Amino acid sequence: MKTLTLAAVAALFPVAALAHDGMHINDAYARSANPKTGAIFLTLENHRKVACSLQSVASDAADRVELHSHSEENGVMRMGAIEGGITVPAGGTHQLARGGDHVMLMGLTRPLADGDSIDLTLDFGDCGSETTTAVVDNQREDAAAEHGDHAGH
Ligand SMILES: [Cu+2]
Repeated sequence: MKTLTLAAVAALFPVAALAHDGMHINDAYARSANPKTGAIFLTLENHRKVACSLQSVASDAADRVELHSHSEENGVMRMGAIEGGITVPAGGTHQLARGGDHVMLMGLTRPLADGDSIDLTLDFGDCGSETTTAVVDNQREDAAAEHGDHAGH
């Protein structure tokens, strides 16, 4: 996704590109490799004329919901909380994907099985908040799957 131009992204999502103004949250899904934690992946699409920053996410599915990123240091993948939110430029997109940024659910209030839905409220600060629903799909294939399963987490 990083190598795609904005024009290429618009071509991939022609319907969304024509839809209403504001922040679009597309294709949210969740994975949960154990009864205590899960991770949510989605695409943020900013149709506003200003940059918007995802500050935090709330959900009743977990005691704590954090924004995390993965980064590689000396060949080792590390995961940690994102400081200062995730900024999406005006007219831009940002993908939360396995091996990269994700929403982390810590201390699940119920075990998550395939097909369960998780209600999320995303706080974009001055840009307001948006709600979406992520569906649990542990079978979903992903290009970066080898880094994002949270097995030791
Ligand atoms: Cu995480």
